[in-house]
Amino acid sequence: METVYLGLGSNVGGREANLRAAIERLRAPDLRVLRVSPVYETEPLDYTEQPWFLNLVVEAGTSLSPMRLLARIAGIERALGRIRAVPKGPRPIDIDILLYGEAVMHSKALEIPHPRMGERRFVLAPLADLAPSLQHPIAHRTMSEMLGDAPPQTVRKYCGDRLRNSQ
Ligand code: GSY
Repeated sequence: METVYLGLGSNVGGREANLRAAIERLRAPDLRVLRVSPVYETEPLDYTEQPWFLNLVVEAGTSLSPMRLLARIAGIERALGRIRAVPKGPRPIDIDILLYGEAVMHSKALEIPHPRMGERRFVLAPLADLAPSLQHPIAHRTMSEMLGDAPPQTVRKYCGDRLRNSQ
């Protein structure tokens, strides 16, 4: 089993319900959801003319390979209504693989660790809540240190416990 960290975001429709549905669909014998971070309401990055997101991070244990995990995630995104109409645009659910154990992988389809996680407070704030001392396998910085160095972005705690306690 590898420990993986997945970043989830939603900015269309019932955002909290979308996150909850995604967490439920992630649960499987080969993908054990271990912990769910608090939820943050976050200012959109990249494509800024879109609604604010709800973001959280899931810690899971998996026997899936990175590529099989990616395929599993793509199926869940499709099932929950994600269509890639505008690149980086609004979406009911987005699930990113942030970290997969200590793996480093650069393929066209998948990069691990997630290449932009260091610039994203919407990822680092919930990740540092779960695993403040976890080391990034390339930067060799902890999640807390990376959060401290990340560029400005408004992220505020939305609900600490509602989604976590549905475990
Ligand atoms: O890759 C994640 C999708 N995304 C987000 C997001 O989840 N949250 C915020 N705040 N901004 C974002 N921009 C993109 S693209």
